Amino acid sequence: MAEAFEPKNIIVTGGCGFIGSNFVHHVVNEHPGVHVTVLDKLTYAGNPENIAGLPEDRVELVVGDICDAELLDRIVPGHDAIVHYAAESHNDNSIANPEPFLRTNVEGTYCLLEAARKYDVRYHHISTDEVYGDLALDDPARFTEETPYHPSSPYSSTKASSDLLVRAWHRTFGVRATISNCSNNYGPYQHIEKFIPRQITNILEGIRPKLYGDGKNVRDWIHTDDHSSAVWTILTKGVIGETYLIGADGEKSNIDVLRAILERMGKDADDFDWVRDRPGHDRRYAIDSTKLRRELGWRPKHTDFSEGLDQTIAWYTEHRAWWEGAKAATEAKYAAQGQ
Ligand code: NAD
Ligand code: TDX
Repeated sequence: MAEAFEPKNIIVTGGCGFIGSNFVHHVVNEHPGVHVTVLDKLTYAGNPENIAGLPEDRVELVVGDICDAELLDRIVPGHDAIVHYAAESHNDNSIANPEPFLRTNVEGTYCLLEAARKYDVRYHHISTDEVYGDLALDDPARFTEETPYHPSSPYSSTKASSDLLVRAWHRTFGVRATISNCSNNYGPYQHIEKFIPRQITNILEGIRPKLYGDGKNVRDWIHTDDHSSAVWTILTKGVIGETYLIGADGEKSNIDVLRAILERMGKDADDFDWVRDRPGHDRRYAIDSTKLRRELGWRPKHTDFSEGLDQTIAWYTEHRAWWEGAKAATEAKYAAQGQ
């Protein structure tokens, strides 16, 4: 384990999105003495409500684009770390229009790496298990840090590209960087375009849930609180130049997840529609997080998926105002794609 790094003043990009805002809450609650500057463009996926109410002396929101090098010149000096969450994050959107993914995920990461190099700031890069492509349903293997990159979608190929930039900037320019690749997150504040919140809010609105393809695709679910604790662990204890996989042994097929939601929300197991499959749809993701657990001592706390799902259903039920405004447009977009 490396000597512990004790950041005092960090930039969190994408801190008004689903996972980034969870990390901001985590830092404010668990690490007194750390100030967070959130840099977020507030795209359709960013909502300042996600960090509303946090103490003003702990969290500052700067609304801006990670591709704006002049803005980075103004805000990066004086910070001791950048934790980079900002991204275009939805696979289906990347199939409909890849352009913003190239710009934010690749060019945006380049701009942040250049700023980290210029001002000698520690950099942690948030990535995804999707960079490794997919596994067959009957393959006993899981992804490890040694698995070759093999991305399938415009989204995952831009995330893979950004990871490669980080590795090059570390090796060539000595940027003090680490990378984490995490599996599918669930929990409150996730945009309703994503699988679990889409189905919960469909049921709440009287719309039938929609399942792609044959429903047998497997995702490896982790509660977003556990992702946040893992990122803090890597930021403070990780070895510079290393990659860590984050996962909580949560493999489940989409049809099993959907049926669990239907059951919990008082619906029949067949109260859903089969819809057109996603082009290039990855079959299965599975993370082996042994390195993170063994070398840095991290453990997930939310190991009961049913309990996490109950809490997530309760959150969307109690926070209609947070998602209602985006529902009609999100469903209209899917309907136009036959989904
Ligand atoms: P999200 O779409 O909910 O949030 C993205 C945030 O980034 C939003 O607040 C948005 O306004 C901001 N943003 C987008 N473009 C920007 C730009 N050019 N400049 C500044 N801010 C910008 O995403 P999420 O699901 O919270 O994912 C966060 C990160 O975690 C991403 O890097 C994603 O690849 C990664 N990740 C996500 C998952 C998952 O299951 N959702 C799993 C593994 C890794
Ligand atoms: O309505 C749906 N019906 C359906 O069957 C939707 C929205 C999805 N699905 C399927 C597709 C996937 O197999 O559910 C699974 C999960 O879909 P998403 O929520 O779109 O997630 P995924 O494509 O797996 O990617 C997510 O995890 C990895 C995040 O969106 C990425 O940002 C992260 O990198």
